[in-house]
Amino acid sequence: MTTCLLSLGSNLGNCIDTLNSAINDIKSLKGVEDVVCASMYQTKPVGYLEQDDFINTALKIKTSLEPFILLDNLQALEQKYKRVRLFKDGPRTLDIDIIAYGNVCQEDKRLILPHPRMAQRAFVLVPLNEIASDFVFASLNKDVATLLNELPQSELDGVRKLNG
Ligand code: PH2
Ligand code: MG
Ligand code: MG
Repeated sequence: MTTCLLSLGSNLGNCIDTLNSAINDIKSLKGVEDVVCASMYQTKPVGYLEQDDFINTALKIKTSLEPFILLDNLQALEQKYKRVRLFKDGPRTLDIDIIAYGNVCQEDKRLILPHPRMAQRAFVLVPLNEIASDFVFASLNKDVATLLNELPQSELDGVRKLNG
């Protein structure tokens, strides 16, 4: 079993319901165990700004699925919740990104590990820090808490924890 970090986001429709439902789907995937969930956060859009705030959360899982098989499963889930045509970095019903898969480093077109932009993204690191602060990204020789500490305050300002 390999420890794997996932980032989940939604900014279309009932985001919290979608994320909770997707988390249950992930828990019931064959080959996925020990799912630990972070809180939900309301986050300002990063990149394409003309869209609604996102709800983001993060998961730590243990999996026996190989990286591409895990990706296939997660992308199938994204399709299950997709209700409108999406466009690049525009609104999305459900986005699930693999942030890290153990200490695997790869640059495949379909799946770069660890995620190439996670170290700049408060909406990824803040939820992850709740559940995996000491997870070390081997390629950077830094853990989640350290990367979060290195983010400028302006990035953190866009991320607000939801109650409950
Ligand atoms: N996802 C993106 C682009 N921008 N911004 C926030 N706050 N949260 C996201 O999940 C997000 C984003 C593309 O995957
Ligand atoms: Mg994404
Ligand atoms: Mg994605």
